[in-house]
Amino acid sequence: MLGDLQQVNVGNVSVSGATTLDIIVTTDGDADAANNAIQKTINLAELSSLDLHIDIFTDVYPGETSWKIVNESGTTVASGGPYQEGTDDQWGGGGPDALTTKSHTVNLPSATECYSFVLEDSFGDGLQYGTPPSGSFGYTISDIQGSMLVDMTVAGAWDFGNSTTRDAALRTDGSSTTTAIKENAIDNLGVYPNPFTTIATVNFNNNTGIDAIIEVVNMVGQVVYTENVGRCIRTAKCNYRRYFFYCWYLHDKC
Ligand SMILES: [Ca+2]
Repeated sequence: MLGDLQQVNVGNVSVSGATTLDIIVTTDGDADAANNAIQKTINLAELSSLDLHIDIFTDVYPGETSWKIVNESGTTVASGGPYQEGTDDQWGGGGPDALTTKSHTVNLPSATECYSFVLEDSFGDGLQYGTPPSGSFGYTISDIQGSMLVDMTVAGAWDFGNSTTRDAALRTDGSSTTTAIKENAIDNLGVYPNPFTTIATVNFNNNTGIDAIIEVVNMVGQVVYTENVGRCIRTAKCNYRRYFFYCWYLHDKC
């Protein structure tokens, strides 16, 4: 009968990539067989490493903006904002977080999981005021190697109301635990003198956007010196005495 609805459990369908599903309904006494089939393409969410880099592009009212990453069970695993309000007007306009890029590093749980990204606005008018430096409001999600996973930026006003959700924004497979620094993210690495007897100086540029750590390991594998050299310092020097035989390791902290 026209208008009847019935929910049908078709079980689980395994997909390993973009998959087209054909759904066909057959009934006794069907008067029109032409409308019995629909087709739907299912895409896999982007596979991500566990470490993410998130950029939020704010408007004039950053105190209204917040975000969260939600797993399949609806549990929030990471969140950010609201950002600092300004004093330009009675609604908290302006201030240091207005019309800028707020960057975050997120470490997801080590699990096979699918995540959605929720962007929220407490005033209910989205992101639409002022002119952002990049020309767009919204957000991007990249993995720590710099590969773009999600680009949800909108040129000009983006009035999404109270919230906008990107379902299945990304997934993890439980093994993508790499925190490797992307190629050439640290460059101009130099140690001098080499070998040294009393003091060595390490120079490098940290382009990773995340904290880096220097470790000095002696010939029996003991870490004899550790220094967090941060993410903002582009050139750092590290001095260490006494160890003639050594190895230097430079890796990210997150
Ligand atoms: Ca707003």
